[in-house]
Amino acid sequence: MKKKVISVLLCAAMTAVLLAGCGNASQEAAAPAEESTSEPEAAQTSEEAPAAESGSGTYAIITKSAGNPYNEKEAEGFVKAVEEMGGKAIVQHPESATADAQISVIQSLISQGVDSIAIAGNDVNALQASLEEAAAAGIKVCSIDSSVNPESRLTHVNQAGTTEIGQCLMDAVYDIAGGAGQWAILSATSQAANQNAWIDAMKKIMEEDDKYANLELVEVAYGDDEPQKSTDQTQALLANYPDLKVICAPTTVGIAAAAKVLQDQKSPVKLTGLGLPSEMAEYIGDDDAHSCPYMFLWNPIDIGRLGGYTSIALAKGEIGGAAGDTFTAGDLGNYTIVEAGDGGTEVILGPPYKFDPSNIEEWKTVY
Ligand code: RAM
Repeated sequence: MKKKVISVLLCAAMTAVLLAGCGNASQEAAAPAEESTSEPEAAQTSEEAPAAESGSGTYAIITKSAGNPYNEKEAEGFVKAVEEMGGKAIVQHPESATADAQISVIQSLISQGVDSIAIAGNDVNALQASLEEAAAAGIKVCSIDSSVNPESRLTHVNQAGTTEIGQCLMDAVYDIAGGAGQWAILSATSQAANQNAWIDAMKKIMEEDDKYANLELVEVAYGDDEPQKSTDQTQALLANYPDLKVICAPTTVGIAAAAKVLQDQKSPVKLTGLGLPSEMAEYIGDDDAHSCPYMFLWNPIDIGRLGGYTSIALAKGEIGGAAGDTFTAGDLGNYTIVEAGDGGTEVILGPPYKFDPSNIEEWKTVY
């Protein structure tokens, strides 16, 4: 009897593992628990929350930059988790996606004496001095979405495994290019830690497996997560590489800009990458009329929520950020901190999801 139970459990676990990876999004797995109405703006402070048993305190999130809908969704999730726990959330969207812009925000949060800072790093190393100053002032620091170096953080809240994202993207490029030909990357800023980690993962996968030998990465272009610059960079790629087959944009801002350029120009060049279903729905399709056959992402609200729960657990001393630490992230469930590839630790939200013509209509209204 016992054996039977164990084998049923094992079977369920294996099915879960098989379903993970570049799986199609399912409402059950990826939908936010409920729609949040809170719309974070630059430097928004949430309403005074009732004193809470577990989460009272002030918890800050610093995103990469203002004006990026992905960052707003992430902040929305953060605020939701913090308020649910009875805390006060501070949202800071820096003016530009630079380390300097984030440093001045960190300094102001240190003077406000917040309990924690969750930061989407615009640079891996450049924030270290400021974040160490925050830590010395008793502020619990974690990174979220885009990691800072292990010395600058207690842990990193990662949307999905870095290699896993690289593999999904590399396989998509291979598939869409038909296994051979020129492809280019349209990234965010040249310093962005998350994009650089995904690009490195893609390059490594390509170099280590002969399967990808006939693919030629011609350029990594940077649109700085600005729509106009991303548009200009896409046009430059088209002009400079007449034989280009695929553009991979591992940034929601870049992919949306590139999708519009390619579709408006009826270009034969195809697109994949990481995009918001709400921004990409009109470009997703299997036919010549659409520029993007399919793309990937995770739930940006949930990564924010996980950042909120992680910040509170750190501030309350429930976890220290070491591998093996466990905590409950509201109805997202239980999470365990693990070793990260950069020598620090991280907590991973879950696998990335694939968005294609079969599910994009369902998801475009969610995020
Ligand atoms: C952009 C940002 C963000 C990244 C997504 C995929 O919105 O660069 O950091 O995670 O794209």
